[in-house]
Amino acid sequence: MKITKDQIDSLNAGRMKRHSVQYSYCKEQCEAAGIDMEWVTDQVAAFEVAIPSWALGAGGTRFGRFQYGGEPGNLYQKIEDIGVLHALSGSAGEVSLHIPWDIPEDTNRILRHADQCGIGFNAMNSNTFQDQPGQSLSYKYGSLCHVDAGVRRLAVQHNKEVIDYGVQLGSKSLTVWLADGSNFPGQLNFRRALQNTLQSLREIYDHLPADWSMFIEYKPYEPNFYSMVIPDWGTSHFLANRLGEQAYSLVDLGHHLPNTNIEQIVATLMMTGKLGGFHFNDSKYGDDDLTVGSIKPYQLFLIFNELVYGFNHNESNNPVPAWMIDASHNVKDPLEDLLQSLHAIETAYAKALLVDQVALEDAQSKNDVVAAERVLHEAFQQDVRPILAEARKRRGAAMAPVEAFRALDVRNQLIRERGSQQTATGL
Ligand code: PSV
Ligand code: MN
Repeated sequence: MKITKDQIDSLNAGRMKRHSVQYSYCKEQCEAAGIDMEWVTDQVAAFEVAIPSWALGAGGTRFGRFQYGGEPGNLYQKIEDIGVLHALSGSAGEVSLHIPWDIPEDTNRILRHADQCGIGFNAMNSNTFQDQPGQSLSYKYGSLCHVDAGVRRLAVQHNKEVIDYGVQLGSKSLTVWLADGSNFPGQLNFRRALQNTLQSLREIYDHLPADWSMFIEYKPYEPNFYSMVIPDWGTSHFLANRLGEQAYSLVDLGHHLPNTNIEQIVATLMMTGKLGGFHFNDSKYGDDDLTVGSIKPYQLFLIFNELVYGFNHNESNNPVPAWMIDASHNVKDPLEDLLQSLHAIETAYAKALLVDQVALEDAQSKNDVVAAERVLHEAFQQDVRPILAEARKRRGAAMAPVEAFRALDVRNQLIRERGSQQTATGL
């Protein structure tokens, strides 16, 4: 399915009168506070977030999975779905591929198809957390950390192959998430496991083309519940530092213990030039993979406040992180859920751009705690919906993406095209 420019334009036309009034009012308010609204709108319009190839179908828990009609049955259809998201939002122009869930068998054909859908290729993701049919050795007791050099070799080789696929597609980065760890005390020698992991990562790193980056995810628990080999940002940072300039840490919002101060982690990683990737989602209890901003929108704003500060004070040349949504959709339509996530990300970003950095700095230098907090509240409480709608209009997308998705009856059309029985590969 393809959404046309005419469809978008006619939906937008119906919103223009009200939007002009709302945008002018917002602009007036911001400009009275010394903020250049046009600049903010342009920054939001330029912001894009990749969509993972595994998040386009119904997600499941370990207790079950409830199918959604019209799920994409192959990589071509997944790319089409991302094309729909991009046409509606203007901010989802790249796919992040997962191997082996989505092997691009005919890379030339995939490239042509992606190009027709207006989609490029973001970070490649490897998978050494599941055994594949016919696999000679098992990852049951780990992969890059494994006590058996043969298993480590297999996992290293897989990562190299993922890089090779990515090179053919024009991707520029590899994300490594390891499920390696232990379930019981005594099961694993912590030091040897970390040393093995570093050595294996080094072999993968040496296979990276010069213009590629490696992103190392961390996660405190699950699937192992006693120890994870890369449990936290410190371990990820240590590995990235040991590997070299092309290696970075990746922050996945769901990969923290409750109440962790993620914005502080973001600040530290950026300050050291090692924040390479970012996975957005939200959670109440653990790695819940909920819609971005659905539970802790203020935390998301504080994280963006650190990101914006990092962009403006970039002494260590931190690259623009590879942004991606890493969520799962158990009860919502996956495409609507992803549109909601994009909206939440843009909301937090726009609000962070409104923070009066000079006033904040001034309050901090005087230890005026109340004034500093008020600066943040001032930005957080601003209604930025007109800015988002204007940014979408400027990039030729729907000003109200979820409403447009429903008005165009996208899901039913996908069901008519694909039927109700297909199951998308993924989490
Ligand atoms: C598992 O928690 C996870 O969500 C990681 O964050 C990866 O990015 C993703 O799965 C797929 O490999
Ligand atoms: Mn992730």
